[in-house]
Amino acid sequence: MAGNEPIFPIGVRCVQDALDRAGHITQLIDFVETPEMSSTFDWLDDEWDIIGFTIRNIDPIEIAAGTHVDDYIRFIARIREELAERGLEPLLVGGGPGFSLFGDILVAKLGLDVGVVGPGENLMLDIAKDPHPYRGRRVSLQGRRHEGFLNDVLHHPPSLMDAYTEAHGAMIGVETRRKTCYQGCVYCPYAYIAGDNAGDLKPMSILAQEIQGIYDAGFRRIFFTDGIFNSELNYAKQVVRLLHELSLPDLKWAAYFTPKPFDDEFGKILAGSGIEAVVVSPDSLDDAVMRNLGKTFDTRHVLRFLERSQKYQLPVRVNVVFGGPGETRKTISNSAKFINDNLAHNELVAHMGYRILPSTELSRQAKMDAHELLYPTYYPFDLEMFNWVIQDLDSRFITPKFMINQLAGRAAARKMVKLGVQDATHAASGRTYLALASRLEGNDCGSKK
Ligand code: B12
Ligand code: SF4
Repeated sequence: MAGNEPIFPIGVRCVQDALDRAGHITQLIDFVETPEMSSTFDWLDDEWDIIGFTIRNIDPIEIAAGTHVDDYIRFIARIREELAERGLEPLLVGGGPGFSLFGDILVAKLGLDVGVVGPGENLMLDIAKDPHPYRGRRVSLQGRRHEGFLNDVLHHPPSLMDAYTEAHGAMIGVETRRKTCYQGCVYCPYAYIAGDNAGDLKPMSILAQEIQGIYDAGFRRIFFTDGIFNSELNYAKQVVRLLHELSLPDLKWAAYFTPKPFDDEFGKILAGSGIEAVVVSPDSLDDAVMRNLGKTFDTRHVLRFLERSQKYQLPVRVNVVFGGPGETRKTISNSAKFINDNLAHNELVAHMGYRILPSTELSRQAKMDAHELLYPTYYPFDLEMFNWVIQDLDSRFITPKFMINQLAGRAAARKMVKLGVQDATHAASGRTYLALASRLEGNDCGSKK
């Protein structure tokens, strides 16, 4: 993905670890570790019972950046051809966070036997034990809670870790919890992806061994993969205290945080813990839009969070996505004023447009199902927004990179298909917004005019 560092494949490693512990023979093929294996298919000769594909991202969510779906379709079609030439018929299984959003559709489009939505360990164990009942099922099944999350220390193979420590900013994801987020942001599919995960919190002793293991392998940057790291403040404090206790020189870490709950004690222990960025996502800094987005905090909480961060000298990143439900000329200038008054130039990460994902409140508002959303489809917003943001933000935020992104976003948005979907929150004002969809092959959104 242009502009993105590859992400260490912790999801599929969890699945592989569970299979290995149950005595299966597995091989993880990672195209960062062995790029040549994406075009040479000798690894198919081994007559595998099952081949699983992990799909992390469906698209980059950036309005200018297209989709990966067509690449996945092409790649897996090629794998099926190669298998047919060899007269082999392993069971083909799909999984991963991006995959989970469109499970049934991707099973059909990719020609897989079965898909797994959410946590993959237990279902993959069932499938591996007896693959036959799953052949040709052509559905996605819901993954289940995996108890091993609480007991098994996840250590990754050295060769895989080497591939990522050497080439890609040496960042690795670490899971601390399997818990659905308690907030209900209207664009967020996390609860759906995570499934029924029983709220498991990884014990500190296990977490300590995992962190020590990846540190010894040479990683110096960790991203805790929780939807919100501090949604349960006491547990988050335990994790930060653990980092202090481990006292690993030069270890940096980041995570997604919420401005509330966030108290003084937390600010204090975060300081000196190696925190690289306290990332918060108010997404708008206008209270009405924040409410429409389903945020359970408002600008006062963000302000208090920023004051605390300043007090303890914590590096912050504030994510804003312009173009949410109810966004107008006025709400953009409110957000811009908050940003201009309170953020330094390197503290803002701004994006344009909400990619509507299935099983979210936005998809229900827009009355679009997963078929219509497979290719990037954005919540209705006024294209003038690109200009308003540039007009309203202080010049310190208008970096060359920001300008390039804005121009690319505007150009991409203009080329997209326009859908006659009303912004429900503005129906009363009589203002009609336009939804945007890409024109890529197989997208039938255009028919909804
Ligand atoms: C943490 C995170 C990040 C971190 C990652 C840090 C790191 N080094 O790991 C950062 C901030 C860097 C990041 C970046 C991005 N992310 Co992100 N990220 C997440 C998040 C919150 C958690 C992912 C995770 O690691 N979970 C923990 C692991 C263990 O779980 P898992 O991968 O889901 O694996 C389980 C199952 O999926 C399944 N499984 C996995 N593989 C397989 C394979 C088989 C065969 C089977 C059966 C099962 C299976 O079993 C696993 C164990 O239970 C998810 C949202 C979510 N709640 O899932 C978004 C998410 C994956 N990200 C997403 C996106 C889009 C991005 C970005 C493109 C954003 C951007 N524009 O920059 C970039 C892309 C980066 C890249 N190069 O790929 C989207 C993907 C959806 C989509 N539209 O495609 C998600 C779903 C969030 C969303 N907005 O909806 N991300
Ligand atoms: S706070 Fe984050 S993880 Fe929770 S619903 Fe909102 S966007 Fe999703």
